[in-house]
Amino acid sequence: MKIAVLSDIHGNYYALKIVIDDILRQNADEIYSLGDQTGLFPYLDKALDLLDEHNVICLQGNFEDPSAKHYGINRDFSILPRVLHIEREGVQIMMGHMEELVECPENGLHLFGHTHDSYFHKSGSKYKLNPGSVGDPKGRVNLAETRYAMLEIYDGVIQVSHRALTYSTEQIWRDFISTGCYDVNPVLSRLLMEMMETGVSNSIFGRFFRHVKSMGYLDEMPDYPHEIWDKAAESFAWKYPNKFDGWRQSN
Ligand SMILES: [Mn+2]
Repeated sequence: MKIAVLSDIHGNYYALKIVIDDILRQNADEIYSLGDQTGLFPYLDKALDLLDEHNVICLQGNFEDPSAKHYGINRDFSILPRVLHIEREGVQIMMGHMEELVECPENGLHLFGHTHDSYFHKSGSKYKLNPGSVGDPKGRVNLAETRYAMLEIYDGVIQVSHRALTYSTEQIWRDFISTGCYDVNPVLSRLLMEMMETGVSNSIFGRFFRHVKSMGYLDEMPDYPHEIWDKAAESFAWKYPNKFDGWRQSN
């Protein structure tokens, strides 16, 4: 049987859409998402609807922690399982968002995400698979690239193919403007643009957070008042130009 394994979508509907299309072409029997479905892109609601529509079984990631804030989304993420144990074609499969959440049985298959890094290897008698990230994969070659894994299990034999697909980011930035996301927080929007267009992955948020801390402001990132976001953005070492203004004019 064929099982599609996704993780760390982070609200990237644009990437998820082409992943789902790819999965449909390959006739997967089941689809799992290993957590962090939510995130910061426009149309998070559409991404979550798409997962529902295709009966994707979703785990709870750290972004779905009950204390996390999801503006404008009326869903209870605390009902999602944190870990799941299934058996398919004689193989015990354990899954959780982070590697340390579950102990995998001997000869079993351990599925996890969180690091955005894709790999598959055997460790002792256990197989470990991280499908990488749909929304923001680490080490991407093409900057607008999405990744997931297709797992095939027949008679206890496991085969994995890592899938990498590319897409255009233009619509994302246009939607930041048309949905009002850019106006709500232009600095956060710009951080996401730099993350996507340079492939630095989520490390840019840590860099920005440390920058704000160095300015003497110690609260958690989502709680910065507007003036802190703006002040930090002025002195932040940006590595990608702010193209939103250009998109805004041509919108
Ligand atoms: Mn995570």
